[in-house]
Amino acid sequence: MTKLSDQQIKFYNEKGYIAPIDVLSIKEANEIREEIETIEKKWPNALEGLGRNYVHMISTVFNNVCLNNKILDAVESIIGKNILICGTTLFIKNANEKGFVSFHQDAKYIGLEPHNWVTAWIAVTNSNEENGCMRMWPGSHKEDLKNHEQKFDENNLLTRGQTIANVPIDETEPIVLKAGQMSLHHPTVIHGSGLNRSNDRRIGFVVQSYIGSNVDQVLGKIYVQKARGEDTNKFHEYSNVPKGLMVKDDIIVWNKAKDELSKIFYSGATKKGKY
Ligand SMILES: O=C(O)CCC(=O)C(=O)O
Repeated sequence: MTKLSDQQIKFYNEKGYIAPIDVLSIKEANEIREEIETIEKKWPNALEGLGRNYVHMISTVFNNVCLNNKILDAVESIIGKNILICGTTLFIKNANEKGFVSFHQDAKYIGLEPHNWVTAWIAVTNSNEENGCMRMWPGSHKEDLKNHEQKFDENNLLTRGQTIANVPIDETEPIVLKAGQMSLHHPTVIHGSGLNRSNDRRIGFVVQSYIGSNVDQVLGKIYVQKARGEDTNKFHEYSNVPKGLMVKDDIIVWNKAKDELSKIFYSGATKKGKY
């Protein structure tokens, strides 16, 4: 077992995140990148917009990462032994593009209640200050949900460009990860990320999120997969384990799941963004 140590759990409880945690080898991280780049080549646009979500449903490579025991051991230390995978997202910042993530709290628009869930951000490439790694505002998870302005900026990688104003950058901490490491963050910690100023892509494969079996989706319908333990509440529909890469039957479920997810993302919004 590679559970978090008492010290790591204490850090998470105090700061709202913990990193870095070694979970994949460089070879495994590179396999994820190759899978992404294979999809981009063979099925251009498939991973764009809403397509960056639920990718574990159409690829055994992504699905196996979600079931990685080192990741699950760490996640179990935070949310307990009954763990479901309720979503995945690729956060890709290409070199020479202007992508950024405004400061926000994940719990604001996601509809997962109670907050017995945690997000695993798995570095497929190195992620550092030069290429726009995440920045966390330590301790901010202890406060209530903040007002978010919905800005819908073109280069914001968030659905609505949801933005918390006046976050003091010098109080935020960069989450520097090597390819194969991950961070875990709390549903209400305030975080964001800046531009990629490097010559290569910055890629995060994000399990968004691992939820305890006691967590419901109060805004709509999600498709889950069991990661560990028992589904004690059976709140959600299940997706199949993918049969390969972009297999027809899996794509049908993927499309259905993405449509439902979009309804959740834009619940109550006046318009839709590109994700
Ligand atoms: O990839 C990023 O820079 C931000 C991702 C994020 O906001 C999240 O995983 O909750």
